[in-house]
Amino acid sequence: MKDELKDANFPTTADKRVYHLGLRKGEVANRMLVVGDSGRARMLAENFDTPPFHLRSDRGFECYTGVYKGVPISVHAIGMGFSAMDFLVREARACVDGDMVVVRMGSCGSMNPDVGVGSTVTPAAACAVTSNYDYFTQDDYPGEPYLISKPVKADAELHQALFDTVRQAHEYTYESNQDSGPLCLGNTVNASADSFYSSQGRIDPSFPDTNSSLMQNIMDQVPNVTTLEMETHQLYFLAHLANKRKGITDESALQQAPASHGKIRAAAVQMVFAARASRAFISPAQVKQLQTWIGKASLDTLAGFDIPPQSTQKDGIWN
Ligand code: R1P
Ligand code: URA
Repeated sequence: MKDELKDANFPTTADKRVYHLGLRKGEVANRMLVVGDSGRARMLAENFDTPPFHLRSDRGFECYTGVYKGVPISVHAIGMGFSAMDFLVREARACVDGDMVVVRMGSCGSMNPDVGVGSTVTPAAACAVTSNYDYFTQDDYPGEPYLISKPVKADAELHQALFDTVRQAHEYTYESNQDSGPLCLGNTVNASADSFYSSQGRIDPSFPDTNSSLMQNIMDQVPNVTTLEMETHQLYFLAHLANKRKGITDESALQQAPASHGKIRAAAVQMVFAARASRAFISPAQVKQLQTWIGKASLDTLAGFDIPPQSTQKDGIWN
Protein backbone atom coordinates (compact mmCIF):
# COMPACT_ATOMS: atom_id res chain seq x y z
CA MET A 1 0.00 0.00 0.00
CA LYS A 2 2.72 2.48 1.02
CA ASP A 3 4.52 2.09 -2.34
CA GLU A 4 1.39 3.38 -4.04
CA LEU A 5 1.35 6.64 -2.11
CA LYS A 6 1.88 9.60 -4.38
CA ASP A 7 1.80 12.55 -2.05
CA ALA A 8 3.30 12.33 1.40
CA ASN A 9 1.56 15.52 2.52
CA PHE A 10 -1.94 14.35 1.70
CA PRO A 11 -1.63 10.63 1.00
CA THR A 12 -3.74 9.08 -1.74
CA THR A 13 -3.38 5.71 -3.42
CA ALA A 14 -2.51 5.22 -7.09
CA ASP A 15 -6.22 5.06 -7.94
CA LYS A 16 -6.80 8.39 -6.12
CA ARG A 17 -8.38 7.03 -2.96
CA VAL A 18 -7.87 8.96 0.27
CA TYR A 19 -5.76 6.90 2.58
CA HIS A 20 -7.95 6.23 5.63
CA LEU A 21 -11.53 6.51 4.33
CA GLY A 22 -10.60 4.51 1.21
CA LEU A 23 -12.92 6.69 -0.91
CA ARG A 24 -12.41 8.70 -4.09
CA LYS A 25 -14.28 11.40 -5.99
CA GLY A 26 -17.63 10.19 -7.29
CA GLU A 27 -18.24 7.90 -4.32
CA VAL A 28 -19.17 10.64 -1.84
CA ALA A 29 -22.16 12.99 -1.93
CA ASN A 30 -22.00 16.66 -0.88
CA ARG A 31 -24.60 16.03 1.81
CA MET A 32 -23.22 13.84 4.59
CA LEU A 33 -24.73 12.29 7.71
CA VAL A 34 -21.97 11.29 10.14
CA VAL A 35 -22.44 8.77 12.96
CA GLY A 36 -20.07 6.87 15.21
CA ASP A 37 -21.63 3.45 15.14
CA SER A 38 -21.60 1.11 12.14
CA GLY A 39 -24.99 -0.43 13.07
CA ARG A 40 -26.53 3.07 13.18
CA ALA A 41 -25.13 3.81 9.71
CA ARG A 42 -26.52 0.53 8.34
CA MET A 43 -29.94 1.32 9.79
CA LEU A 44 -29.87 4.83 8.28
CA ALA A 45 -28.88 3.48 4.87
CA GLU A 46 -32.04 1.34 4.89
CA ASN A 47 -33.94 4.60 4.26
CA PHE A 48 -32.33 5.08 0.83
CA ASP A 49 -34.62 4.85 -2.21
CA THR A 50 -32.51 2.04 -3.73
CA PRO A 51 -29.62 -0.11 -2.42
CA PRO A 52 -26.64 2.24 -1.85
CA PHE A 53 -22.94 2.03 -2.68
CA HIS A 54 -21.10 0.73 0.42
CA LEU A 55 -17.40 0.76 1.28
CA ARG A 56 -15.66 -0.24 4.52
CA SER A 57 -12.04 0.92 4.57
CA ASP A 58 -9.16 -1.06 6.07
CA ARG A 59 -9.21 1.46 8.93
CA GLY A 60 -12.87 0.75 9.69
CA PHE A 61 -14.44 3.90 8.20
CA GLU A 62 -17.69 3.03 6.45
CA CYS A 63 -19.56 4.96 3.78
CA TYR A 64 -23.00 4.35 2.29
CA THR A 65 -23.80 6.65 -0.63
CA GLY A 66 -27.30 6.54 -2.00
CA VAL A 67 -30.35 8.57 -2.88
CA TYR A 68 -32.89 9.63 -0.24
CA LYS A 69 -36.14 11.16 -1.53
CA GLY A 70 -34.31 11.74 -4.80
CA VAL A 71 -31.30 13.52 -3.22
CA PRO A 72 -27.76 12.03 -3.05
CA ILE A 73 -26.53 11.61 0.54
CA SER A 74 -23.56 9.79 2.09
CA VAL A 75 -23.89 8.19 5.51
CA HIS A 76 -20.49 7.78 7.20
CA ALA A 77 -19.67 5.67 10.25
CA ILE A 78 -16.38 6.93 11.69
CA GLY A 79 -15.94 5.46 15.16
CA MET A 80 -15.15 7.76 18.06
CA GLY A 81 -13.11 10.79 19.00
CA PHE A 82 -11.58 14.01 17.68
CA SER A 83 -9.16 12.26 15.34
CA ALA A 84 -11.91 10.14 13.71
CA MET A 85 -13.87 13.31 12.89
CA ASP A 86 -10.66 14.95 11.68
CA PHE A 87 -10.05 12.09 9.21
CA LEU A 88 -13.65 12.25 8.01
CA VAL A 89 -13.85 15.99 7.40
CA ARG A 90 -10.43 16.39 5.82
CA GLU A 91 -10.52 13.27 3.62
CA ALA A 92 -14.18 13.68 2.58
CA ARG A 93 -13.36 17.32 1.69
CA ALA A 94 -10.78 15.94 -0.74
CA CYS A 95 -13.46 13.75 -2.37
CA VAL A 96 -16.11 16.39 -3.14
CA ASP A 97 -16.21 19.69 -5.00
CA GLY A 98 -18.38 22.60 -3.94
CA ASP A 99 -20.17 22.95 -0.63
CA MET A 100 -20.07 20.14 1.90
CA VAL A 101 -23.11 19.94 4.20
CA VAL A 102 -22.41 17.77 7.23
CA VAL A 103 -24.83 16.70 9.97
CA ARG A 104 -23.50 14.69 12.89
CA MET A 105 -26.03 12.48 14.65
CA GLY A 106 -24.60 11.04 17.84
CA SER A 107 -25.23 10.00 21.40
CA CYS A 108 -24.23 12.17 24.37
CA GLY A 109 -24.35 12.59 28.11
CA SER A 110 -26.56 15.29 29.61
CA MET A 111 -25.11 17.76 32.12
CA ASN A 112 -28.51 19.27 32.88
CA PRO A 113 -30.62 17.34 35.44
CA ASP A 114 -33.80 18.45 33.60
CA VAL A 115 -32.62 16.87 30.33
CA GLY A 116 -33.12 13.16 30.84
CA VAL A 117 -32.29 10.08 28.77
CA GLY A 118 -34.16 9.94 25.48
CA SER A 119 -34.06 13.74 25.12
CA THR A 120 -32.79 15.33 21.93
CA VAL A 121 -30.37 18.25 21.87
CA THR A 122 -29.30 20.28 18.82
CA PRO A 123 -26.23 22.30 19.85
CA ALA A 124 -25.62 25.66 18.17
CA ALA A 125 -22.00 25.67 19.35
CA ALA A 126 -19.39 23.36 20.85
CA CYS A 127 -16.30 23.75 23.02
CA ALA A 128 -13.42 21.30 23.47
CA VAL A 129 -12.37 19.80 26.80
CA THR A 130 -8.86 18.39 26.61
CA SER A 131 -6.36 16.93 29.04
CA ASN A 132 -3.58 19.37 29.87
CA TYR A 133 -0.88 16.69 29.60
CA ASP A 134 1.91 18.69 31.23
CA TYR A 135 -0.18 19.02 34.39
CA PHE A 136 0.07 15.25 34.83
CA THR A 137 3.70 14.74 33.86
CA GLN A 138 5.53 17.84 35.18
CA ASP A 139 6.23 18.41 38.86
CA ASP A 140 4.68 21.56 40.35
CA TYR A 141 3.06 22.48 37.06
CA PRO A 142 1.11 25.70 37.64
CA GLY A 143 -1.75 25.11 35.12
CA GLU A 144 -5.13 23.36 35.35
CA PRO A 145 -5.52 19.62 34.60
CA TYR A 146 -8.07 20.26 31.81
CA LEU A 147 -8.32 22.94 29.12
CA ILE A 148 -11.76 24.23 28.19
CA SER A 149 -11.88 26.07 24.86
CA LYS A 150 -14.26 28.83 23.84
CA PRO A 151 -17.29 27.53 21.89
CA VAL A 152 -17.24 27.51 18.09
CA LYS A 153 -20.54 27.88 16.25
CA ALA A 154 -22.49 25.53 13.99
CA ASP A 155 -23.70 26.83 10.61
CA ALA A 156 -26.65 28.99 11.72
CA GLU A 157 -28.96 28.08 8.82
CA LEU A 158 -28.25 24.34 8.96
CA HIS A 159 -28.62 24.32 12.74
CA GLN A 160 -32.01 26.02 12.47
CA ALA A 161 -33.19 23.68 9.69
CA LEU A 162 -32.08 20.64 11.68
CA PHE A 163 -33.65 21.85 14.91
CA ASP A 164 -36.95 22.70 13.19
CA THR A 165 -37.13 19.26 11.59
CA VAL A 166 -36.15 17.44 14.77
CA ARG A 167 -38.68 19.43 16.80
CA GLN A 168 -41.50 18.58 14.40
CA ALA A 169 -40.54 14.90 14.46
CA HIS A 170 -40.30 15.02 18.27
CA GLU A 171 -43.80 16.50 18.56
CA TYR A 172 -45.13 13.85 16.20
CA THR A 173 -43.39 11.01 18.09
CA TYR A 174 -44.33 12.06 21.64
CA GLU A 175 -47.71 13.63 20.90
CA SER A 176 -49.49 11.86 23.74
CA ASN A 177 -47.07 12.58 26.60
CA GLN A 178 -45.65 16.04 25.93
CA ASP A 179 -45.54 16.99 29.60
CA SER A 180 -43.64 14.04 30.96
CA GLY A 181 -41.69 12.78 27.93
CA PRO A 182 -38.14 13.50 26.82
CA LEU A 183 -37.24 17.09 25.95
CA CYS A 184 -36.24 18.53 22.59
CA LEU A 185 -33.79 21.44 22.90
CA GLY A 186 -31.93 23.61 20.41
CA ASN A 187 -29.49 26.51 20.70
CA THR A 188 -27.50 24.79 23.42
CA VAL A 189 -23.74 24.39 23.76
CA ASN A 190 -21.99 21.03 23.59
CA ALA A 191 -18.72 20.11 25.28
CA SER A 192 -16.64 17.66 23.23
CA ALA A 193 -14.12 15.78 25.34
CA ASP A 194 -10.95 13.94 24.35
CA SER A 195 -11.92 10.99 26.57
CA PHE A 196 -15.19 9.29 27.49
CA TYR A 197 -13.74 9.02 31.00
CA SER A 198 -11.26 11.57 32.38
CA SER A 199 -12.32 14.68 30.47
CA GLN A 200 -16.01 13.85 30.90
CA GLY A 201 -15.57 13.85 34.68
CA ARG A 202 -16.01 10.09 35.17
CA ILE A 203 -14.07 8.92 38.20
CA ASP A 204 -11.88 5.87 37.57
CA PRO A 205 -9.95 4.61 40.60
CA SER A 206 -7.26 3.13 38.32
CA PHE A 207 -6.17 6.56 37.10
CA PRO A 208 -5.60 9.74 39.17
CA ASP A 209 -7.43 11.92 36.65
CA THR A 210 -7.88 14.92 38.97
CA ASN A 211 -11.35 15.48 37.52
CA SER A 212 -13.71 15.63 40.50
CA SER A 213 -14.51 19.31 39.93
CA LEU A 214 -14.33 19.22 36.12
CA MET A 215 -18.07 19.00 35.43
CA GLN A 216 -18.70 22.02 37.64
CA ASN A 217 -15.82 23.93 36.02
CA ILE A 218 -17.27 23.30 32.55
CA MET A 219 -20.71 24.47 33.69
CA ASP A 220 -19.21 27.58 35.34
CA GLN A 221 -17.11 28.53 32.30
CA VAL A 222 -19.43 27.67 29.40
CA PRO A 223 -22.85 29.35 29.45
CA ASN A 224 -25.73 27.10 28.34
CA VAL A 225 -23.55 23.96 28.18
CA THR A 226 -25.90 20.97 28.11
CA THR A 227 -24.24 17.92 26.57
CA LEU A 228 -20.96 16.02 26.59
CA GLU A 229 -19.68 13.86 23.77
CA MET A 230 -16.55 13.45 21.66
CA GLU A 231 -16.72 14.72 18.05
CA THR A 232 -18.94 17.78 17.53
CA HIS A 233 -16.31 20.40 18.39
CA GLN A 234 -13.87 18.97 15.84
CA LEU A 235 -16.57 19.14 13.16
CA TYR A 236 -17.56 22.73 13.97
CA PHE A 237 -13.92 23.74 14.35
CA LEU A 238 -12.84 22.34 10.96
CA ALA A 239 -15.83 23.95 9.23
CA HIS A 240 -14.90 27.26 10.86
CA LEU A 241 -11.26 26.85 9.86
CA ALA A 242 -12.01 25.91 6.25
CA ASN A 243 -14.55 28.69 5.78
CA LYS A 244 -12.41 31.43 7.27
CA ARG A 245 -9.16 30.01 5.96
CA LYS A 246 -7.81 31.56 9.13
CA GLY A 247 -4.46 30.30 10.21
CA ILE A 248 -3.10 29.93 6.67
CA THR A 249 -0.21 32.34 6.77
CA ASP A 250 1.65 30.61 3.99
CA GLU A 251 0.59 32.44 0.78
CA SER A 252 1.43 29.50 -1.48
CA ALA A 253 -0.81 27.21 0.58
CA LEU A 254 -3.63 29.73 0.25
CA GLN A 255 -3.21 29.87 -3.50
CA GLN A 256 -3.18 26.09 -3.73
CA ALA A 257 -6.53 25.72 -1.90
CA PRO A 258 -8.72 24.20 -4.65
CA ALA A 259 -11.03 26.75 -6.27
CA SER A 260 -13.61 23.94 -6.57
CA HIS A 261 -13.97 23.77 -2.79
CA GLY A 262 -16.95 25.65 -1.39
CA LYS A 263 -18.03 26.06 2.20
CA ILE A 264 -18.27 23.40 4.86
CA ARG A 265 -21.64 23.77 6.60
CA ALA A 266 -21.97 21.79 9.83
CA ALA A 267 -24.58 21.06 12.50
CA ALA A 268 -25.27 18.26 14.96
CA VAL A 269 -28.13 16.54 16.71
CA GLN A 270 -27.51 14.55 19.87
CA MET A 271 -29.46 11.81 21.61
CA VAL A 272 -29.11 11.75 25.39
CA PHE A 273 -27.95 8.24 26.34
CA ALA A 274 -26.57 9.10 29.81
CA ALA A 275 -28.04 11.51 32.37
CA ARG A 276 -25.02 12.40 34.44
CA ALA A 277 -26.87 13.80 37.45
CA SER A 278 -29.17 10.80 37.99
CA ARG A 279 -26.72 8.25 36.50
CA ALA A 280 -29.55 6.88 34.34
CA PHE A 281 -28.56 5.15 31.09
CA ILE A 282 -30.80 4.58 28.09
CA SER A 283 -32.28 1.13 27.29
CA PRO A 284 -31.62 -0.66 23.95
CA ALA A 285 -35.34 -0.38 23.06
CA GLN A 286 -35.25 3.40 23.58
CA VAL A 287 -32.07 3.66 21.47
CA LYS A 288 -33.76 1.86 18.60
CA GLN A 289 -36.80 4.12 18.66
CA LEU A 290 -34.77 7.34 19.01
CA GLN A 291 -32.34 6.48 16.23
CA THR A 292 -35.18 5.67 13.87
CA TRP A 293 -37.01 8.98 14.08
CA ILE A 294 -33.97 11.22 14.58
CA GLY A 295 -32.28 9.45 11.67
CA LYS A 296 -35.18 10.26 9.37
CA ALA A 297 -35.29 13.86 10.61
CA SER A 298 -31.55 14.20 9.91
CA LEU A 299 -31.90 12.73 6.41
CA ASP A 300 -34.92 14.98 5.73
CA THR A 301 -32.91 18.04 6.82
CA LEU A 302 -30.04 17.16 4.50
CA ALA A 303 -32.32 16.32 1.57
CA GLY A 304 -34.18 19.63 1.96
CA PHE A 305 -31.09 21.80 2.46
CA ASP A 306 -30.18 23.89 -0.58
CA ILE A 307 -26.73 23.65 -2.10
CA PRO A 308 -25.85 25.87 -5.08
CA PRO A 309 -26.34 23.65 -8.17
CA GLN A 310 -22.82 24.29 -9.50
CA SER A 311 -21.60 23.00 -6.20
CA THR A 312 -22.81 19.38 -6.45
CA GLN A 313 -21.10 16.36 -7.95
CA LYS A 314 -21.61 15.78 -11.66
CA ASP A 315 -20.70 12.11 -12.03
CA GLY A 316 -21.39 10.16 -8.89
CA ILE A 317 -21.82 6.42 -8.60
CA TRP A 318 -25.42 7.08 -7.52
CA ASN A 319 -26.39 8.34 -11.04
C1 R1P B 1 -18.97 7.21 23.30
O1 R1P B 1 -19.78 6.19 23.75
C2 R1P B 1 -19.32 7.64 21.90
O2 R1P B 1 -20.70 8.01 21.83
C3 R1P B 1 -20.83 9.35 21.32
C4 R1P B 1 -19.52 9.99 21.70
O3 R1P B 1 -19.30 11.17 21.00
C5 R1P B 1 -18.53 8.88 21.46
O4 R1P B 1 -18.16 8.77 20.13
O5 R1P B 1 -21.09 9.46 19.97
P1 R1P B 1 -21.60 8.32 18.96
O6 R1P B 1 -22.89 7.82 19.51
O7 R1P B 1 -21.77 8.97 17.64
O8 R1P B 1 -20.53 7.28 18.89
N1 URA C 1 -21.30 9.66 24.65
C1 URA C 1 -20.42 10.32 25.42
O1 URA C 1 -19.36 10.74 24.93
N2 URA C 1 -20.71 10.50 26.71
C2 URA C 1 -21.82 10.02 27.28
O2 URA C 1 -22.01 10.19 28.49
C3 URA C 1 -22.76 9.33 26.47
C4 URA C 1 -22.47 9.16 25.14
